[in-house]
Amino acid sequence: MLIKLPRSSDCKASEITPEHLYLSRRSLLGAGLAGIALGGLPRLSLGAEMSRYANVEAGNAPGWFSDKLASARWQAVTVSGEAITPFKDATHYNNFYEFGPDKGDPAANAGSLKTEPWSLVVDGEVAKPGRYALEDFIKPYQLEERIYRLRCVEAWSMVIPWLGFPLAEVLKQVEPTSKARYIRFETLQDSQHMPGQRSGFALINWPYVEGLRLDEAMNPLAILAVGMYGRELANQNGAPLRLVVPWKYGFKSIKSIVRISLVAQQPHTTWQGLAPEEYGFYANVNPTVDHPRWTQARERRLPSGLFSPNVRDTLMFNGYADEVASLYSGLDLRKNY
Ligand SMILES: Nc1nc2c(c(=O)[nH]1)N[C@H]1C(S)=C(S)[C@@H](COP(=O)(O)O)O[C@H]1N2
Ligand SMILES: [Mo]
Repeated sequence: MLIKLPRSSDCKASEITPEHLYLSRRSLLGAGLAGIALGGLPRLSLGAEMSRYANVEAGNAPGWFSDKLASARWQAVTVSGEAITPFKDATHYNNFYEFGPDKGDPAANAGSLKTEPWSLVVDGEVAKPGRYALEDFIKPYQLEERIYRLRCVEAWSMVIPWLGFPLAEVLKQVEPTSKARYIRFETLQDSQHMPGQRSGFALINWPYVEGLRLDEAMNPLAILAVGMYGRELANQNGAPLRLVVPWKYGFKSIKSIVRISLVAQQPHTTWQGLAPEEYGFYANVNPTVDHPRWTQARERRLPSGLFSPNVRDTLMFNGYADEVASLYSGLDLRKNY
């Protein structure tokens, strides 16, 4: 596949043109590309735009994704001085217990997940509840590339370029009522296509559930992602829609979401249910609060091997303290782990 890594010398249009002009120009370009695609050229004509990273396996993007990609804002947030994890590692070392407990299981088994059509329910304490086809739900939002660290509670980490949009924009659309204090997310339950829900890791009370405080959900770093590495999400990474909250342990970033509810009470989350002493509701990355069974002071940055373990210090809030620390002022992070 064609490779185009972004270079710092690549002057981004966004840096030299006022935002509204840049956006409208990009959407014009996008319309042009869509026109060409409709004119009978295969979807491959978008290939140049989709292959910004090395060795990215071509996906099978739904039409709505290709249309959105044409107007994406690239590198809206980046991590400086840290290499992006190879696509192969990000898609073959996964936690997605619906497809089995081992790191290779999601890549091996998630092909059975049917992501199209996909419907999503928004309900609870909102002025505008609804059930949406995914392509309709996505319509109001512009895709942004967010290159984020992902720190698993198991003390490994990656750097992944996501494509998504701020959760805050969704909240603006659905209008939480004054009673809404938390947001609750639910993953698909489908034991026919999710073998992990039939057997094996049966301790989990499916579906997988996660949640955030409303002010956390409003933080501009919290996104809903539909893509990665310039293409749509791989099934094993939570296609077609997942949460990404980069300052929290990876288990908060729930995959393959079918329901978003605004609620008054703190939701009961999957990992709290399994082991409340080990996994809290907040799950903020914190090198000074260890997991009961291992240290959280350091992490293995993937790819990591026996002879090059690639160990680094874990950063407070995973390196996003400037953006999120104020959310927790006055909160005892040792108790609220
Ligand atoms: N539905 C669901 N979401 C999930 C999980 C899961 O098992 N099921 N695992 C979580 C954990 S522990 C991590 S570390 C991240 C991993 O995301 P990645 O595989 O895209 O790197 O997904 C999170 N989201
Ligand atoms: Mo994790």
